[in-house]
Amino acid sequence: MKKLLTLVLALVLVMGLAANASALTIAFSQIGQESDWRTANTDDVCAAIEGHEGWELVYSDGQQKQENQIQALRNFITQGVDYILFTGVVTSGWDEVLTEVNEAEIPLILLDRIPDCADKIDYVAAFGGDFPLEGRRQVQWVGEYMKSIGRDTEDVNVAIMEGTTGADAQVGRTEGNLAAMEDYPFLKVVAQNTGNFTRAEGQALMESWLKSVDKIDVLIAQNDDMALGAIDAIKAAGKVPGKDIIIVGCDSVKAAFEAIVAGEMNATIECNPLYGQFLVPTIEALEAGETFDKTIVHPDEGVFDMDGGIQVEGTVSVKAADVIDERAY
Ligand code: GYE
Repeated sequence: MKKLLTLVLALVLVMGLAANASALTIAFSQIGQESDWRTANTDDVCAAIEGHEGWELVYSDGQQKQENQIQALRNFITQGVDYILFTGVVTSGWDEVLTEVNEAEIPLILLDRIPDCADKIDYVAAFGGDFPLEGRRQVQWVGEYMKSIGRDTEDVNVAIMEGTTGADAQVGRTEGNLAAMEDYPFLKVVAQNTGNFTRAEGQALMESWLKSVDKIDVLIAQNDDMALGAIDAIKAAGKVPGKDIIIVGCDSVKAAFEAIVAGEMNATIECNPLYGQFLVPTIEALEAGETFDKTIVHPDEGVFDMDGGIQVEGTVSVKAADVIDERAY
């Protein structure tokens, strides 16, 4: 009897080990936790992997530091994970470590912020925002809105609050912001600086602008968190956000919808953080032997504002109040 029990226990142990050994380990090097967008992105990607039978997540938070991410990638190689999901905090400086990932023959999937060495390395799939388009849409929204209220006959002073310097999302949105400005000569850039994609730094930057810049009519914030921080600074200075200063954010997180519905923010350009829906079928397909080319897949994205009906490149804005209840993040 005892012998049988020992045998059964040993069998259970071996089966357990085998099951574990056959689990697919998917490692994710995330950049940090700077914004509501990032939280939604982390939660969605992690839940998609952890919720999949036979898949195991290895997660690393880089805390906004490139050196932490490089270390995490090297640890993933040492551990011999099956897949690496990678979002780089900045665009440059990844050539060496991503080449090491390639040499280790671990399939690499690029997410969100795409490194500038992407054309020199191998990756099996890539999903990211169309940041130049989002940046153009921010300015187009402002330009078209100003036209719609007859404010295109005077100079309109615009402050551009940029994201983390050197991040793909900052580089692309700034490029888009400045390119679209040329179509609206009445828009004048009077301030341009980084708020690092965080609420606290957005608030601090707006505070300092309100003291140093003569007149700001419009704030273009390259994410909603900075816009929300700026709203606090504007209120503290005795001005009315959404009226005295027109505010356009980016991401379309729930808190921005709430600010728009409350009349304190005017518009937000969507950037979709929910990549789990793409990742799961992609990894399943790769496991089944399919391959993809190096195209970077951009999710479809919209624009949300106070009243709807503003035409920007590729879409027309939707009234935030009409869809706020359906927002997933
Ligand atoms: O817009 C911002 C976040 O890379 C698209 O990073 C992402 C950006 C997003 O911190 O809120």
